[in-house]
Amino acid sequence: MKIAHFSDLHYSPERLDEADRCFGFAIHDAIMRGARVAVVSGDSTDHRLDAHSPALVTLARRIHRLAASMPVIMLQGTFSHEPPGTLDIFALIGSTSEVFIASRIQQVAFANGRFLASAGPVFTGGELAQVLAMNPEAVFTCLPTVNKGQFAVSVGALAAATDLGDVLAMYLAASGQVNARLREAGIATVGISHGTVVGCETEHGVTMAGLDHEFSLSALFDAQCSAFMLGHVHKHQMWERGGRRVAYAGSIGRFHFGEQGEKGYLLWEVDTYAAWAELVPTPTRRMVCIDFDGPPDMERLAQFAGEAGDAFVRVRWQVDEEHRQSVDRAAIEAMFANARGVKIEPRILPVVRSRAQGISLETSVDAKLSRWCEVANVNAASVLARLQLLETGDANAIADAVLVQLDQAPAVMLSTLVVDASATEAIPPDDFPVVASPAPSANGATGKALDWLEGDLFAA
Ligand SMILES: [Mn+2]
Repeated sequence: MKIAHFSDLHYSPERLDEADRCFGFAIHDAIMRGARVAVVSGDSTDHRLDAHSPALVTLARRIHRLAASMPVIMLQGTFSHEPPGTLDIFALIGSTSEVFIASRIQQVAFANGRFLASAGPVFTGGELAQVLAMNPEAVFTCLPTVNKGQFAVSVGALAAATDLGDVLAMYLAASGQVNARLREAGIATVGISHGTVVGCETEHGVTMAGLDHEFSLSALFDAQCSAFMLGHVHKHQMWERGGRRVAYAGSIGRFHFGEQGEKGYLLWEVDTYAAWAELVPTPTRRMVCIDFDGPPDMERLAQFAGEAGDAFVRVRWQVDEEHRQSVDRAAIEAMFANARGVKIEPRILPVVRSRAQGISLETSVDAKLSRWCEVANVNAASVLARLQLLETGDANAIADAVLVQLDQAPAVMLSTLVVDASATEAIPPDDFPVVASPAPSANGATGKALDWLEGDLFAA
């Protein structure tokens, strides 16, 4: 049985051109190649669309056209792309064939050109007997994007107090028992889901690994479907076990700069025990990324511009703030005037001026302070002596000593206050940038001598 698997169409005003050129091509191709059923595995739209939006109307027209040739299953994708309920309207635009909307966890038999859905998450014994009697061409196990609450409701007791991933795995295993019986009866089994497989690769070549991923590969294979059709990750990839296959179709078009790999739709051949899939490339736009570590090399850019043709081009460079004017942005834009689009992304590196150069390279506080003294032109010995005192002396004792000395020598310079005699001798009092003492005030000597406590010692 041939099944056309489209995914991540992302219809929206911003992406309409790309999405529709590619989806239009894919639909035409699938019809020409005689696909029996079409599957759209989520993210048909990119975000909430108004009813009068040309993007929604164009998508509806495409689905209607598809349903004129074959039955269609549309699966609920990521809620932010496809707010729940978005797909309901597509159930009304079937044509010669039906458009079935899979927005809850369920199994669906395809028999006599019609879809027959399970009441619960899997076919019950009674339902299964009915299904087998109808000798369906295929049975689909649908696992749309789920939120934990909804999932708990739909699978009931299974869900309570269990991790979503575990519950999904339990559901897949439960559906596996039903699928095994269907297979014994010679029926093709297909899984459809929208989510992340642990360890898969994004379209930017990054391996997905973390805690928020929906299912493991072995959990998917536990569903015992000949084919498992996935959406969500935009890069096409496929896994095989004993002839059964799990695959992402990838997005229908190229929506971002830097996406790796080919885009297309999957034309599956599914039978009772195994499945095969061929990626049929879509006519995606060309996107070229040109990155410079430093300022752009205009000669090389000119060369790229000559070869860019009708591609979408992104140019990135980085330049110090001081030299940002040296890059002629307008000239670069002019170079790519013939490209379909050009996106210019300079990165301006801020100039960081250090207030005390070299200070961060020193490892000890003593050395840092010495370095500061050097830079700030301050006699280091007296300051270091104070540092030592702070490190070794008791705070109260230091303070008392200061006050005693202030009383004894009201106008004396700071450097003589608490440093021992030998150190004091070596330091001329005016080496330390003490705030100049004002003329004696009415407060007397003590008040005047305390001025230094209020001033900003480091203002110099
Ligand atoms: Mn998507």
